[in-house]
Amino acid sequence: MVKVSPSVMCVDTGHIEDSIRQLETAGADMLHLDMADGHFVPNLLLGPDVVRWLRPKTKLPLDAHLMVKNPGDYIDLLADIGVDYLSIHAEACIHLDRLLTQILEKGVKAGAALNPATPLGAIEYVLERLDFVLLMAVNPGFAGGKLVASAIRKIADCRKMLDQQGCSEVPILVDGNVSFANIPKMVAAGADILVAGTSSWFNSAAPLEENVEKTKKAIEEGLKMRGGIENWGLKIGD
Ligand code: S6P
Ligand code: MG
Repeated sequence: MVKVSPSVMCVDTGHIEDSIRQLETAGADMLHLDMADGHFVPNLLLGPDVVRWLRPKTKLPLDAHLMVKNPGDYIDLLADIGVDYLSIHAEACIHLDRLLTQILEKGVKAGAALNPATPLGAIEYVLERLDFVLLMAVNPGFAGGKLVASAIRKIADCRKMLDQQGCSEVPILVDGNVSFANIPKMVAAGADILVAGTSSWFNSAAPLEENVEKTKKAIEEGLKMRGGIENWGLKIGD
């Protein structure tokens, strides 16, 4: 089963509560919360007060993606607010193992997030600490980014690494330009959770219901293509 985590930074900010109800009705599996401090990425996004406001308004799991320079400063705060999934960027952590352990000790699902250019080796020795991996398929900080050329290859390589290391159950969350055209390849390569943004659920060309249906079809297409990805002959630029 492939899950969908719609991105709250893409909702109509004037009507957040109504938008959340619509996402629940549409079948969201969780809510993706992008939090940025203007240092790790050149943008300011959702702060802890918004998450605190949102927590009692939905039963959906909250999937917080920390794009900040000092993620360790916010782990306890966000865990106490009640997020369910918390991903921190490996690039921002001097002591990644320590911070992942801190997340786990707070009873929150721990994820390591990787920018497109960061090698998978950055998480090779923290696999024991991971409940999920977040792979950025665009350079982070903004909605509406374009898929980086190596993104599909990286998902496939990550799935292979997890399977080979006995971590088949660790899901890969893919974030950025998860479009109707890209979803089949992402899912076929091994994506388990998809962040839905302006490329799919919030595509302004059609209403939410239609976008949700198109997303489901694209996921089914990807699931049919799963397995045998090694025979795709993925190379640079695919
Ligand atoms: C921003 C953030 C993402 C965006 C998502 C939006 O970097 O981490 O979660 O919300 O990329 O989706 P889209 O379809 O506009 O790229
Ligand atoms: Mg994100």
